[in-house]
Amino acid sequence: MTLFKTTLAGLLATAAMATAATACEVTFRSSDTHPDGYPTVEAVKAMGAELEAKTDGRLCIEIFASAQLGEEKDTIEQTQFGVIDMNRVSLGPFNNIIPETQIPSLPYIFRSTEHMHHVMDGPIGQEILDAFAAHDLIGLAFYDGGSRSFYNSEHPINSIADMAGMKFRVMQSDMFVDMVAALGANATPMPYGEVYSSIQTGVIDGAENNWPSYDTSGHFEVAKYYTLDQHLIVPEVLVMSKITWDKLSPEDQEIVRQAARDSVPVMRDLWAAQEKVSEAKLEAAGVQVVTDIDKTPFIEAMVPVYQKYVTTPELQDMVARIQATE
Ligand code: GTR
Repeated sequence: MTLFKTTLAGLLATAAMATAATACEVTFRSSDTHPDGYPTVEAVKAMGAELEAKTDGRLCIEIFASAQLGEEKDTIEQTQFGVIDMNRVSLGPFNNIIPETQIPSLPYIFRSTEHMHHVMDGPIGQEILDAFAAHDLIGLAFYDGGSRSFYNSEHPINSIADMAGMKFRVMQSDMFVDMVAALGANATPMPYGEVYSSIQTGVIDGAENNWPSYDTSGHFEVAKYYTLDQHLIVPEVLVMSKITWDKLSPEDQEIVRQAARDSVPVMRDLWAAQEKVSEAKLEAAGVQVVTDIDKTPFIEAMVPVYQKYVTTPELQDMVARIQATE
Protein backbone atom coordinates (compact mmCIF):
# COMPACT_ATOMS: atom_id res chain seq x y z
CA MET A 1 0.00 0.00 0.00
CA THR A 2 2.76 2.38 0.97
CA LEU A 3 4.57 1.48 -2.21
CA PHE A 4 1.43 2.13 -4.27
CA LYS A 5 0.97 5.53 -2.65
CA THR A 6 4.59 6.45 -3.28
CA THR A 7 4.32 5.39 -6.90
CA LEU A 8 1.11 7.33 -7.37
CA ALA A 9 2.62 10.43 -5.77
CA GLY A 10 5.62 10.04 -8.05
CA LEU A 11 3.43 9.76 -11.13
CA LEU A 12 1.40 12.79 -10.15
CA ALA A 13 4.57 14.80 -9.55
CA THR A 14 5.94 13.73 -12.94
CA ALA A 15 2.69 14.69 -14.62
CA ALA A 16 2.71 18.08 -12.92
CA MET A 17 6.29 18.64 -14.06
CA ALA A 18 5.40 17.62 -17.61
CA THR A 19 2.51 20.08 -17.67
CA ALA A 20 4.78 22.85 -16.40
CA ALA A 21 7.45 21.90 -18.90
CA THR A 22 5.12 21.96 -21.90
CA ALA A 23 3.96 25.46 -20.96
CA CYS A 24 7.57 26.65 -21.15
CA GLU A 25 8.88 27.15 -24.67
CA VAL A 26 12.35 27.73 -23.35
CA THR A 27 13.70 26.48 -20.01
CA PHE A 28 17.05 27.92 -18.98
CA ARG A 29 19.15 25.47 -16.99
CA SER A 30 20.75 27.47 -14.20
CA SER A 31 23.62 26.31 -11.99
CA ASP A 32 24.45 27.18 -8.39
CA THR A 33 26.93 25.60 -6.01
CA HIS A 34 24.73 26.47 -3.03
CA PRO A 35 21.81 24.42 -1.71
CA ASP A 36 18.14 25.16 -2.14
CA GLY A 37 17.11 27.97 0.22
CA TYR A 38 20.43 29.83 -0.02
CA PRO A 39 19.89 33.52 -0.94
CA THR A 40 21.44 33.19 -4.41
CA VAL A 41 19.25 30.20 -5.28
CA GLU A 42 16.12 31.93 -3.99
CA ALA A 43 16.95 35.09 -5.95
CA VAL A 44 17.23 33.14 -9.21
CA LYS A 45 13.89 31.51 -8.36
CA ALA A 46 12.40 35.00 -8.02
CA MET A 47 13.89 35.89 -11.39
CA GLY A 48 12.31 32.75 -12.89
CA ALA A 49 8.92 33.68 -11.46
CA GLU A 50 9.16 37.14 -13.03
CA LEU A 51 10.21 35.66 -16.39
CA GLU A 52 7.27 33.28 -16.41
CA ALA A 53 4.85 36.02 -15.40
CA LYS A 54 6.07 38.46 -18.04
CA THR A 55 6.11 35.92 -20.88
CA ASP A 56 2.91 34.02 -20.03
CA GLY A 57 5.03 31.07 -19.04
CA ARG A 58 7.07 31.02 -22.26
CA LEU A 59 10.46 31.56 -20.59
CA CYS A 60 11.31 29.52 -17.50
CA ILE A 61 14.31 28.78 -15.31
CA GLU A 62 15.16 25.38 -13.87
CA ILE A 63 17.69 25.66 -11.06
CA PHE A 64 20.25 22.93 -10.42
CA ALA A 65 21.40 23.75 -6.89
CA SER A 66 24.07 22.11 -4.69
CA ALA A 67 26.62 21.88 -7.53
CA GLN A 68 24.51 19.24 -9.33
CA LEU A 69 26.00 20.42 -12.63
CA GLY A 70 29.54 20.57 -11.28
CA GLU A 71 31.99 22.81 -9.46
CA GLU A 72 32.16 26.49 -10.41
CA LYS A 73 35.23 26.42 -12.67
CA ASP A 74 33.77 23.56 -14.74
CA THR A 75 30.28 25.04 -14.89
CA ILE A 76 31.74 28.31 -16.16
CA GLU A 77 33.27 26.43 -19.10
CA GLN A 78 30.01 24.60 -19.73
CA THR A 79 28.17 27.93 -19.71
CA GLN A 80 30.62 29.30 -22.27
CA PHE A 81 29.87 26.23 -24.43
CA GLY A 82 26.11 26.66 -24.02
CA VAL A 83 25.64 23.34 -22.19
CA ILE A 84 24.45 25.33 -19.17
CA ASP A 85 22.30 28.40 -19.91
CA MET A 86 22.70 30.39 -16.70
CA ASN A 87 25.17 30.37 -13.86
CA ARG A 88 25.37 32.08 -10.49
CA VAL A 89 29.01 32.18 -9.47
CA SER A 90 31.50 34.21 -7.46
CA LEU A 91 33.68 36.60 -9.47
CA GLY A 92 36.72 34.75 -8.08
CA PRO A 93 36.75 31.85 -10.57
CA PHE A 94 36.56 34.40 -13.43
CA ASN A 95 39.75 36.18 -12.35
CA ASN A 96 42.08 34.08 -14.49
CA ILE A 97 39.87 34.49 -17.57
CA ILE A 98 38.48 38.05 -17.41
CA PRO A 99 41.00 40.64 -16.09
CA GLU A 100 38.29 43.20 -15.24
CA THR A 101 36.82 40.78 -12.66
CA GLN A 102 40.08 40.93 -10.71
CA ILE A 103 39.47 44.52 -9.69
CA PRO A 104 36.36 44.00 -7.50
CA SER A 105 38.04 40.82 -6.26
CA LEU A 106 41.09 42.69 -4.92
CA PRO A 107 41.58 42.37 -1.15
CA TYR A 108 40.27 45.40 0.76
CA ILE A 109 39.24 47.24 -2.44
CA PHE A 110 35.82 47.96 -0.91
CA ARG A 111 35.48 49.79 2.38
CA SER A 112 32.08 48.22 3.09
CA THR A 113 29.19 46.40 1.46
CA GLU A 114 27.55 49.79 0.83
CA HIS A 115 30.68 50.96 -1.00
CA MET A 116 30.60 47.75 -3.07
CA HIS A 117 26.93 48.36 -3.94
CA HIS A 118 27.63 51.95 -5.03
CA VAL A 119 30.41 50.77 -7.32
CA MET A 120 28.77 47.68 -8.77
CA ASP A 121 25.36 49.39 -9.26
CA GLY A 122 27.02 52.17 -11.27
CA PRO A 123 29.08 52.58 -14.45
CA ILE A 124 32.05 50.54 -13.18
CA GLY A 125 29.79 47.57 -12.49
CA GLN A 126 28.33 47.92 -15.98
CA GLU A 127 31.82 47.94 -17.53
CA ILE A 128 32.61 44.71 -15.71
CA LEU A 129 29.33 43.10 -16.79
CA ASP A 130 30.07 44.17 -20.38
CA ALA A 131 33.51 42.54 -20.22
CA PHE A 132 31.92 39.07 -20.09
CA ALA A 133 30.68 39.32 -23.71
CA ALA A 134 34.19 38.83 -25.12
CA HIS A 135 34.26 35.50 -23.25
CA ASP A 136 31.04 33.99 -24.62
CA LEU A 137 29.02 35.07 -21.59
CA ILE A 138 26.47 37.78 -20.85
CA GLY A 139 26.83 39.43 -17.45
CA LEU A 140 23.30 39.96 -16.12
CA ALA A 141 23.60 41.17 -12.53
CA PHE A 142 25.75 41.21 -9.42
CA TYR A 143 24.71 39.61 -6.15
CA ASP A 144 26.17 40.00 -2.66
CA GLY A 145 28.85 37.70 -1.28
CA GLY A 146 29.27 39.34 2.11
CA SER A 147 32.82 39.64 3.38
CA ARG A 148 35.20 36.72 3.45
CA SER A 149 37.42 35.91 6.43
CA PHE A 150 39.80 33.09 7.37
CA TYR A 151 38.79 30.04 9.39
CA ASN A 152 40.88 27.07 10.42
CA SER A 153 41.01 23.91 12.50
CA GLU A 154 44.21 24.70 14.43
CA HIS A 155 44.13 27.85 16.54
CA PRO A 156 42.69 31.37 16.72
CA ILE A 157 44.33 33.88 14.39
CA ASN A 158 44.89 37.16 16.22
CA SER A 159 47.48 38.62 13.87
CA ILE A 160 49.22 37.85 10.56
CA ALA A 161 52.00 36.12 12.52
CA ASP A 162 49.52 33.43 13.60
CA MET A 163 49.01 32.45 9.94
CA ALA A 164 52.68 31.67 9.28
CA GLY A 165 53.08 28.45 7.32
CA MET A 166 49.41 27.49 7.54
CA LYS A 167 47.64 26.05 4.52
CA PHE A 168 44.40 27.65 3.31
CA ARG A 169 42.11 26.72 0.47
CA VAL A 170 41.29 29.56 -1.92
CA MET A 171 38.97 29.79 -4.92
CA GLN A 172 40.58 28.92 -8.24
CA SER A 173 42.13 32.34 -8.84
CA ASP A 174 45.88 33.04 -9.01
CA MET A 175 45.32 36.37 -7.31
CA PHE A 176 43.97 34.66 -4.20
CA VAL A 177 47.00 32.37 -4.11
CA ASP A 178 49.21 35.49 -4.03
CA MET A 179 46.95 37.11 -1.44
CA VAL A 180 47.49 34.24 0.99
CA ALA A 181 51.23 34.11 0.21
CA ALA A 182 51.47 37.83 1.02
CA LEU A 183 50.20 36.95 4.50
CA GLY A 184 52.95 34.38 5.00
CA ALA A 185 50.68 31.36 4.57
CA ASN A 186 50.28 28.78 1.79
CA ALA A 187 47.30 28.64 -0.54
CA THR A 188 45.77 25.64 -2.26
CA PRO A 189 43.24 26.48 -4.97
CA MET A 190 40.53 23.84 -4.92
CA PRO A 191 36.83 23.39 -5.76
CA TYR A 192 34.41 24.34 -3.00
CA GLY A 193 33.03 20.80 -2.72
CA GLU A 194 36.40 19.36 -1.72
CA VAL A 195 37.10 21.76 1.14
CA TYR A 196 35.22 19.98 3.94
CA SER A 197 37.02 16.65 3.58
CA SER A 198 40.35 18.38 2.94
CA ILE A 199 40.12 20.18 6.28
CA GLN A 200 38.86 17.06 8.00
CA THR A 201 41.76 14.95 6.76
CA GLY A 202 44.31 17.69 7.43
CA VAL A 203 45.25 18.24 3.78
CA ILE A 204 44.62 21.93 4.52
CA ASP A 205 44.29 23.82 7.80
CA GLY A 206 41.40 25.99 6.71
CA ALA A 207 39.77 28.20 4.14
CA GLU A 208 38.04 31.56 3.94
CA ASN A 209 34.47 32.55 3.31
CA ASN A 210 31.45 34.56 4.49
CA TRP A 211 29.08 33.55 7.33
CA PRO A 212 26.37 31.92 5.15
CA SER A 213 28.85 29.76 3.19
CA TYR A 214 30.84 28.87 6.32
CA ASP A 215 27.50 27.74 7.73
CA THR A 216 25.80 25.86 4.86
CA SER A 217 29.00 24.14 3.70
CA GLY A 218 29.40 22.73 7.21
CA HIS A 219 33.04 23.90 7.25
CA PHE A 220 32.52 25.27 10.77
CA GLU A 221 32.18 21.66 11.97
CA VAL A 222 35.80 20.94 11.05
CA ALA A 223 37.31 24.46 11.39
CA LYS A 224 35.99 26.34 14.39
CA TYR A 225 38.41 29.29 14.57
CA TYR A 226 37.05 32.22 12.55
CA THR A 227 38.85 35.57 12.41
CA LEU A 228 36.90 38.49 10.95
CA ASP A 229 39.74 40.07 8.99
CA GLN A 230 37.27 40.59 6.09
CA HIS A 231 39.95 40.59 3.41
CA LEU A 232 37.53 40.18 0.51
CA ILE A 233 34.14 41.61 -0.42
CA VAL A 234 33.85 39.74 -3.71
CA PRO A 235 30.57 40.28 -5.52
CA GLU A 236 28.83 37.31 -7.06
CA VAL A 237 27.57 37.39 -10.62
CA LEU A 238 24.71 35.95 -12.62
CA VAL A 239 25.69 35.16 -16.20
CA MET A 240 24.00 33.70 -19.25
CA SER A 241 25.64 31.73 -22.01
CA LYS A 242 26.08 33.93 -25.09
CA ILE A 243 24.95 30.96 -27.18
CA THR A 244 21.62 30.89 -25.32
CA TRP A 245 21.38 34.69 -25.34
CA ASP A 246 21.85 34.95 -29.10
CA LYS A 247 18.85 32.67 -29.67
CA LEU A 248 16.54 35.15 -27.87
CA SER A 249 14.68 38.02 -29.54
CA PRO A 250 15.79 41.52 -28.46
CA GLU A 251 12.50 41.81 -26.55
CA ASP A 252 13.12 38.59 -24.64
CA GLN A 253 16.72 39.64 -23.96
CA GLU A 254 15.40 42.81 -22.33
CA ILE A 255 12.90 40.81 -20.26
CA VAL A 256 15.72 38.53 -19.08
CA ARG A 257 17.96 41.48 -18.21
CA GLN A 258 15.19 43.23 -16.30
CA ALA A 259 14.18 40.10 -14.39
CA ALA A 260 17.83 39.61 -13.39
CA ARG A 261 18.06 43.24 -12.23
CA ASP A 262 14.82 42.88 -10.27
CA SER A 263 16.20 39.84 -8.45
CA VAL A 264 19.05 41.91 -6.96
CA PRO A 265 17.07 43.66 -4.18
CA VAL A 266 15.41 40.31 -3.40
CA MET A 267 18.85 38.77 -3.03
CA ARG A 268 20.17 41.61 -0.89
CA ASP A 269 17.29 41.34 1.58
CA LEU A 270 17.63 37.58 1.84
CA TRP A 271 21.39 37.94 2.22
CA ALA A 272 21.24 40.43 5.05
CA ALA A 273 18.85 38.16 6.93
CA GLN A 274 20.88 35.00 6.24
CA GLU A 275 24.13 36.58 7.46
CA LYS A 276 22.55 37.22 10.85
CA VAL A 277 20.96 33.77 11.04
CA SER A 278 24.23 32.00 10.18
CA GLU A 279 26.30 34.10 12.57
CA ALA A 280 23.93 33.44 15.48
CA LYS A 281 23.70 29.73 14.64
CA LEU A 282 27.46 29.20 14.45
CA GLU A 283 28.21 31.20 17.57
CA ALA A 284 25.73 28.99 19.41
CA ALA A 285 27.43 25.94 17.85
CA GLY A 286 30.72 26.87 19.50
CA VAL A 287 32.63 28.61 16.72
CA GLN A 288 35.35 30.77 18.26
CA VAL A 289 35.24 34.16 16.59
CA VAL A 290 38.01 36.77 16.71
CA THR A 291 36.26 40.05 15.99
CA ASP A 292 38.69 42.73 17.18
CA ILE A 293 41.45 42.15 14.69
CA ASP A 294 43.65 45.03 13.55
CA LYS A 295 43.14 45.07 9.78
CA THR A 296 45.85 47.64 9.03
CA PRO A 297 48.73 45.11 8.75
CA PHE A 298 46.53 42.94 6.50
CA ILE A 299 45.78 45.90 4.23
CA GLU A 300 49.45 46.90 4.12
CA ALA A 301 50.49 43.34 3.24
CA MET A 302 48.38 43.52 0.08
CA VAL A 303 50.57 46.10 -1.69
CA PRO A 304 52.49 43.43 -3.71
CA VAL A 305 49.19 41.86 -4.80
CA TYR A 306 48.00 45.20 -6.20
CA GLN A 307 51.39 45.71 -7.88
CA LYS A 308 51.23 42.30 -9.54
CA TYR A 309 47.61 42.41 -10.76
CA VAL A 310 46.74 46.06 -11.34
CA THR A 311 49.10 46.41 -14.27
CA THR A 312 47.42 48.15 -17.22
CA PRO A 313 46.43 51.85 -17.21
CA GLU A 314 42.77 50.74 -17.64
CA LEU A 315 42.86 48.56 -14.51
CA GLN A 316 44.76 51.23 -12.56
CA ASP A 317 42.13 53.75 -13.57
CA MET A 318 39.36 51.40 -12.42
CA VAL A 319 40.99 51.01 -9.00
CA ALA A 320 41.32 54.79 -8.69
CA ARG A 321 37.67 55.28 -9.65
CA ILE A 322 36.54 52.68 -7.12
CA GLN A 323 38.60 54.31 -4.38
CA ALA A 324 37.10 57.69 -5.32
CA THR A 325 33.54 56.34 -5.14
CA GLU A 326 31.65 57.34 -2.00
C1 GTR B 1 30.85 31.31 -1.77
C2 GTR B 1 30.31 31.74 -3.10
C3 GTR B 1 30.32 30.58 -4.06
C4 GTR B 1 31.69 29.94 -4.12
C5 GTR B 1 32.27 29.68 -2.77
C6 GTR B 1 33.72 29.25 -2.82
O1 GTR B 1 30.86 32.40 -0.88
O2 GTR B 1 28.97 32.16 -2.94
O3 GTR B 1 29.88 31.05 -5.31
O4 GTR B 1 32.54 30.76 -4.87
O5 GTR B 1 32.18 30.83 -1.94
O6 GTR B 1 34.49 29.65 -1.96
O7 GTR B 1 34.08 28.48 -3.73
